[in-house]
Amino acid sequence: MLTAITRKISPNFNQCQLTHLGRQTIDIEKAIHQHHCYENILSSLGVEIISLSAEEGLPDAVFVEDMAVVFDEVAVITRPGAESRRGETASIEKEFSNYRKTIRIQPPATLDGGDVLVIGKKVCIGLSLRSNIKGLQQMHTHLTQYGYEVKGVEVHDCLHLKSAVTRVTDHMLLINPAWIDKSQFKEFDLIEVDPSEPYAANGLLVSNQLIYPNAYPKTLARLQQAGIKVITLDISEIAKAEGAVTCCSLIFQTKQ
Ligand code: CIR
Repeated sequence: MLTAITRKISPNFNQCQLTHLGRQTIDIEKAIHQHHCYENILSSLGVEIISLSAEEGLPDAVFVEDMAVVFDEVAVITRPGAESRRGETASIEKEFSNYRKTIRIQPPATLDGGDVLVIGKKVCIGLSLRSNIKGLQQMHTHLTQYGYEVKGVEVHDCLHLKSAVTRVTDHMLLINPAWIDKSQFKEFDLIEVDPSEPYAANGLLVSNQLIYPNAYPKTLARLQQAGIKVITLDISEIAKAEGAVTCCSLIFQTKQ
């Protein structure tokens, strides 16, 4: 079965890191409600939720995706690029030690889970402001023994690789070609975001259903036209913290 680790929104969410967006006040109550709806959608898809409590001193801790990358064989605990987020890994590592062998990314490497796109045995690592070459090299060292092919991908003008490209079916990627060179993904079918919706490339595929923000109607129409089953939700407050749908959970396979 599938299990997801999530974490409740910090009361200090308004002090989140921001890189490409200007600060807008986040309505905490509304953000908590949106996050709850997100967890409910995952539950409705049969995912068991391990919901960690909020971390008052860690404003960005709801974005658990950045803290680990989980494979069947191992959970890699990251070393986030933003120093303010490094305290978030300890509780995630503790949780994963119940399910997997864990390995840590070591300094001077940095890696955010949002920069790691896994497509079968292919692992793409975004070289962004948050994840560096050393992070890529350590992922390569840890994963080739399990038969994964690890490759670095340049991204620009966005926070993470998965801001620019995510998987929407087993063989199809949703991509913003303004932020990433699409020729790096030649072997996949690609759907491009509508150019007026640059933030629209982040969707979360769970059991053949795509969890997707309702803020991008033009790209949504493209997805539906391609026959993709989409469940939409409002994450407007979470988006003010530069968060999207993949970043609010760590989903992995557990035995029944
Ligand atoms: C940050 O800047 O780290 C947070 N405010 C947003 C992190 C979003 N994470 C993700 O897309 N994987």
